[in-house]
Amino acid sequence: MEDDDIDLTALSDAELIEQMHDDLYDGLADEIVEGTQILLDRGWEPYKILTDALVEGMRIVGIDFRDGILFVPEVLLCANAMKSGMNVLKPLLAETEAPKAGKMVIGTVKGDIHDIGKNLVIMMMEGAGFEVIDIGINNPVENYLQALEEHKPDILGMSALLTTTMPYMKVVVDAMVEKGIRNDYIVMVGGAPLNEEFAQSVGADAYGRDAAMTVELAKEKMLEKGAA
Ligand code: B1M
Repeated sequence: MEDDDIDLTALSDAELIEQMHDDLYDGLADEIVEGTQILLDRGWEPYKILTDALVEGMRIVGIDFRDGILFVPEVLLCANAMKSGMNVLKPLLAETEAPKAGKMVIGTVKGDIHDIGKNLVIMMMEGAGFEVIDIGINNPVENYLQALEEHKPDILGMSALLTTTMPYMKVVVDAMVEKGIRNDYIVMVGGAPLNEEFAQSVGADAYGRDAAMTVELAKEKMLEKGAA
């Protein structure tokens, strides 16, 4: 440990959370992993660490990115640090005894390379017993259609973080309608710039405001599907 290094174990929970926000901002992946592990050792629930330390840290990053204080290379480092913390939590969030709750194909739409939120949704869905096929980022409509045909999921999930890419969700839904397969799937959409009204306008069945809400809605929609 160098002289100016902070001993994370010596911090109170509140101080550690604040320090983790700073470390995420500075893109310090090792420190984020260490902080995440300390909180786990102190008995924190994985989901609380995810929301209070990591997601909140990324929210702060987003403000300075918007305001031109942080730039893409720096935010990439923040994203990398966030992913390192998520990797520690992933096996814990995915621990479940539940039988398979359903199957989902999910991907970020064409033109969009944001994947942290999508990956979080995947972790939470898997934790709730869903089988999830991740088709990654920047997906043209053909990728979605091919994945539906290949994996025959119950749910199609789409993520978009840009106001310029979110309209592409309608391109995918329209293609499903055209192929006569729209009603074979539950279509769920999510991403920071979306809202309920937008989801309805593109013809989706549900809007997942966040990962936890997405899991709840997915379960609800699976029940409705079963009943139908
Ligand atoms: Co980008 N970026 N970015 N970015 N980026 C935003 C989205 C932005 C809001 C920043 C800002 O200005 N404040 C802004 C969009 C503005 C707009 O469209 N109105 C923006 C911009 C402009 C850009 C570029 C254009 C910048 C540039 O190049 N000049 C560029 C575009 C690249 C592209 O995609 N073509 C760009 C690039 C990048 C990085 C590569 C540097 C990096 C992405 C790294 C990565 O993902 N691997 C990045 C990041 C990290 C962000 C911010 C800071 C953080 C996003 C994030 O990970 N949030 C973001 C600002 C912000 O959102 N506050 C920003 C944390 C994550 C947990 O939340 O993704 O919202 P979120 O996911 C939530 C819910 O939305 C929901 O559940 C998740 C978990 O709770 N959800 C779903 C998400 N997807 C779902 C799918 C579902 C259900 C729920 O399916 C059913």
